[in-house]
Amino acid sequence: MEQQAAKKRILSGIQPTGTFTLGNYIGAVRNWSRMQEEYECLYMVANLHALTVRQDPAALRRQTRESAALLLACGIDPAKSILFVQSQVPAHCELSWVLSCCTQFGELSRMTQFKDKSAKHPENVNAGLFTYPCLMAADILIYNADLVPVGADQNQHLELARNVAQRFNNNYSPTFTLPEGYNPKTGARVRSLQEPAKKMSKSDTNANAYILLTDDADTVLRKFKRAVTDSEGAVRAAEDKPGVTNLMGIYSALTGKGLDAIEAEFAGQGYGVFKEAVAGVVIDALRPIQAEYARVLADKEYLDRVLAEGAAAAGRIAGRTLAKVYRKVGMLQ
Ligand code: AQP
Repeated sequence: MEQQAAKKRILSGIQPTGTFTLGNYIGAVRNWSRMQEEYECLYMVANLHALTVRQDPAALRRQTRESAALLLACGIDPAKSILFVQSQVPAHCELSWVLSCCTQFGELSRMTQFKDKSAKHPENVNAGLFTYPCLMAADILIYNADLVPVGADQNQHLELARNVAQRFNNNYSPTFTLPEGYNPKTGARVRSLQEPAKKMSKSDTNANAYILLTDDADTVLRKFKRAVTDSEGAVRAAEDKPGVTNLMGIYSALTGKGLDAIEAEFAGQGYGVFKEAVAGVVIDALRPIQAEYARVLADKEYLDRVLAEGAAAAGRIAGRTLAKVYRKVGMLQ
């Protein structure tokens, strides 16, 4: 797909570190499918980024395909967007090297995610974890993406990508578009059902903390019934009620109802009734996704074809940018 003058280009990615959670869906993937009409979208399964944490190779391969299938099931349409697996477009790594030579050690040292993740995995503080923002900059800049939907935790990396792009443009000549962060209108941060101070995360060791997009109805209901709330017994959003507020956020995201309306709807009713209602709307939202996911996964030929075509389309754009960059920095053609 060539860049259309009227449409801005968006790049976003998701790591195949497990099955997507309800947080990934509400906070990211659901918005991705909505953005397809308005923007020229590239969506990537970020399997190279997943390597910063040690992965089981067979599981990573399986999860990469499953992630792509889930994206299709969530409404990413290969006729409208480019869907691809990061490692299948090798130019990302090549540009990442060039960009890492334009990035200062001090800049990378300031990245809070590096500090957080190295504290979380002290046994594996690898160089990839440190240079991750250079690969992320390459992911974005290689497509000259105008917009990048990012959560608050990625803002610092996006800022770095902009700085590196600007530096390259100044040192050589204008080459890269400076990407802007994009915050979709909806996309609340979904929190852990067990520790609402934390975000819901697919790599949480406690399976009750998250809802997976593949969880069956009984599992969804069970997990919501076990969700941590408080002793007040009133469905009301408040800072000191993070568990209930999180459940209200989920209910709101899936029904479109405001928090006040939800409070009124469940006035005088206990958490039991409310939790069952939240589980109900989640089960309803997941049902069509799960049916489509099963269909796509069963059609290996279709999935492989979509990914091959996606990699080819992404590779054409990426190859042009890389050729330009190599020429500017003095590589032999
Ligand atoms: N709980 C969440 N609420 C809202 N949005 C979320 N995202 C992730 N968790 C939530 C958004 O999903 C997109 C893809 O995320 P990712 O898989 O690349 O990595 P992540 O942000 O680190 O997500 P996880 O689930 O927590 O993965 P692991 O456990 O592997 O670290 C991003 O846009 C993210 O903001």
